Amino acid sequence: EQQRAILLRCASGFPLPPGVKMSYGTAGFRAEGMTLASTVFRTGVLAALRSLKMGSAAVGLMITASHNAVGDNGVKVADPSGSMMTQLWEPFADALAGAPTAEDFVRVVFEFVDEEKIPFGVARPSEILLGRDTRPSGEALLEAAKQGIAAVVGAVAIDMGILTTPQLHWMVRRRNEGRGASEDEYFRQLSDSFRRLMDLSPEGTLRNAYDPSVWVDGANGVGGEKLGELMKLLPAGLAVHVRNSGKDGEGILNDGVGADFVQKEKAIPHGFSTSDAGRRCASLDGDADRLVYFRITGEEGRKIDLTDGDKILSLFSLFIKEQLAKLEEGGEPAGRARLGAVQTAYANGASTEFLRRMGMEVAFTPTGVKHLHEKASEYDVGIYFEANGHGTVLFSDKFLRELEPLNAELATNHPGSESQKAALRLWEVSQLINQAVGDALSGFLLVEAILRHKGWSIEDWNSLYQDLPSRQLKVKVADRSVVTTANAETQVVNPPGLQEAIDAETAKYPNGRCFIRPSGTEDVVRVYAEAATQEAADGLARAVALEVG
Ligand code: 16G
Ligand code: ZN
Repeated sequence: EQQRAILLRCASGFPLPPGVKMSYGTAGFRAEGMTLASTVFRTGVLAALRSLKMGSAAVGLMITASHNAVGDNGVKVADPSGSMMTQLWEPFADALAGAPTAEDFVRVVFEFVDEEKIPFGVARPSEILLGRDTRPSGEALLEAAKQGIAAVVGAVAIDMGILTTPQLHWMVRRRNEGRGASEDEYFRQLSDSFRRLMDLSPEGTLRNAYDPSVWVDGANGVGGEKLGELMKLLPAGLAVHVRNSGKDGEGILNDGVGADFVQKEKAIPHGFSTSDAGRRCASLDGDADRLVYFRITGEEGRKIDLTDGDKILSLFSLFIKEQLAKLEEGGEPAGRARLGAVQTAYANGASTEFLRRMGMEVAFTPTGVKHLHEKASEYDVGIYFEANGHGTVLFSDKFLRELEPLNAELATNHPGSESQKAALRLWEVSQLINQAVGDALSGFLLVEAILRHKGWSIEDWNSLYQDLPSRQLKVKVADRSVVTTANAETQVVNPPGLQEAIDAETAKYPNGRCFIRPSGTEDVVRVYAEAATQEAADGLARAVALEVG
């Protein structure tokens, strides 16, 4: 009863603005920053309840709108494992955020608490780790989150400061493993495992086209600044030049910069020019959970060669498969690990073909990190990436246990056999790459380590396969929820007849492939088309967009 009174009093201080309809969506709540205070307060309550439900394990609450405009903001919850909050709670999140009055809100809370048997008043405090990106509205929203958490008896907020989204997820995971979860430890773990991977590069590689200099577009967000800190710990042998780091005067967050811009527009971000032609460049998004590479070509009429999430997936798959093969040659059981790649329908068809030709198992899920992550965790080694650059590599506990004895043996038996070195490399990859969620900083270091290992230039990497020409369009509709899909978003279920129309258009184009889906973050329906030529891909996308709108 006391809890009810506290919640009601606190919630009254954060009324829902009229006309606002929030949905937890693909990656949490997102809206114009100033309209979000009520939603963030309520998400604070949600996070506290989630922790109570999970035996007071630490959970995370991140305030960010990723690659969206600087005026936008958003909020999402990380589960104790460090991954996205379970989808089972999303309807509750929507109900909380949508409750018109403080009284309604408190009623929704208590109904759910009863239903889920959430224990109030347990002895152990529930910890909610808070993070935010560099958006100006972040500070006030963080305060709203703290008040939401404070309104739940037994919950405490721990402010971890300005962070990348993956840093916060990493911290939540580590905290629940009972290990150090500070930012220093994050940087140390990444830089140490990277250094050891570099030390494990073969002495004389067949090729030696790797250039240690790389230029990074930080999207004028939190990633550039964090990369700057990480660089202080990196060994010589990698020269990172950060641009769009978000310092005063460098430009606006996500405005003509960042991974989303580079990948969608296939254009040169601000801060870069044709005088950078030929250089290996990388781009992070606003909260540093996406990474793409690009090379400015300097060729007439062509701006950049994009090296997207699909190519990162292909590079990681190739390297890990090679190391597993060495283990297998050495007769190690770990070499027979089940390795899988996970993609979405946005993956370029040429990447899927490349992976399958390499002998990889490839699975498809709907868009959104939570879907890919869940699928990838079914493998001994599961690699997932969205074309937009979000992804990581997940290692099962069973697989890591199989590697451990090999590592111990190597330590006492330097320099070790090829299979022992392969085991050590895979171990270091598992330490470097974020196990909670896709992380542009750790992904960046893994790409660099592999390119160096192989002695490859960005062109070598890019020529693993040639992308099929593709086109993305968005169609504004009155209500995007009338479109529903199945089979990892490749088939339209509703409205009836639409899939037949898409099939009929697609059949007109050689190598044509096309799908539509309602966006989870914007009020639009997205169209993706692929075909043998750019003109054909454009034509197919346009024709299908007309069917939709
Ligand atoms: C969010 C998702 C991303 C997805 C994108 C699709 C997370 C952390 N992020 O950014 O995975 O690709 O939404 O946006 O899940 P859309 O639904 O508007 O196309
Ligand atoms: Zn992001």
